[in-house]
Amino acid sequence: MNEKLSALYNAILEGSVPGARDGVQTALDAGHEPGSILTEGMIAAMKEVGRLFEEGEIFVPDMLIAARAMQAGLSLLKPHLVSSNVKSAGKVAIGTVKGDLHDIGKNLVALMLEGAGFEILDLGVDVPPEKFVESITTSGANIVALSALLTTTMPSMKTTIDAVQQAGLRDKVKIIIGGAPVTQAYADQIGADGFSSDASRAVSLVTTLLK
Ligand code: B1M
Repeated sequence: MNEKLSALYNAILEGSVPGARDGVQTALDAGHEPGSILTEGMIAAMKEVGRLFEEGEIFVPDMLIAARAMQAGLSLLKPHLVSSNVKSAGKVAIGTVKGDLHDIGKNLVALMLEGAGFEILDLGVDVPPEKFVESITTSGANIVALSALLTTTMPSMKTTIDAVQQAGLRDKVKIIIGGAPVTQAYADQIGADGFSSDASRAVSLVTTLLK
């Protein structure tokens, strides 16, 4: 890995907020593309955090500290990822499903969609099905985007889709799902309209679904 990006990678791994900010700024100053700073420097570091946690080498507080550094770096990178002056292309209600507190991936998807001109209603984390349903009636969202990072919370995606169906709103919205453990097969199984493995693919998915 490039030296500038590896400093950023290490800062996130160590959970250093100033290090992550400096790392992003240094990489930008060195002319790195925002997309590669995100993927190679930052997302790669979070993947390693996950691996170390799985191996029992680090624990939940360490993951939390790394996530804080990641968020700090992201806030600095955000203006460079989002292009301005794009007209509204639709409204997306996005949230992490009930029982799940992971929000970095969900925030990235929201950020990329915003950059592509979509209006975003961010419902946050641990969002119950009723709140997604309410967002359709009150905000007029035409896309509902569900994120889950835990295998144990994936069933909340199905519960949410069922709740939208029961509220008689299923034909008013397209529902997309994503998150590390989620697959296209799971999307097909629970009746979602689409699945995306990452934030930039989520933009093309939503664009296609709204055509
Ligand atoms: Co958690 N955690 N965590 N964690 N955590 C994972 C997910 C885990 C894989 C780690 C591991 O064991 N290797 C594991 C899940 C195992 C499983 O379910 N099979 C795990 C666990 C077990 C847990 C706890 C249960 C730990 C415990 O308490 N014992 C606990 C659960 C809490 C809860 O949610 N109820 C927990 C807690 C936490 C923290 C709070 C400490 C922290 C989250 C902080 C935060 O989000 N603000 C945390 C973290 C940081 C992680 C890892 C290390 C990193 C997640 C991350 O931010 N990745 C994670 C390991 C891993 O993923 N490898 C792990 C970076 C992010 C950019 O990627 O979120 O995948 P990701 O998003 C991507 C794509 O997935 C996609 O686009 C994004 C960008 O490309 N995407 C979508 C995401 N949502 C999408 C929606 C879309 C489309 C695409 O459309 C709607």
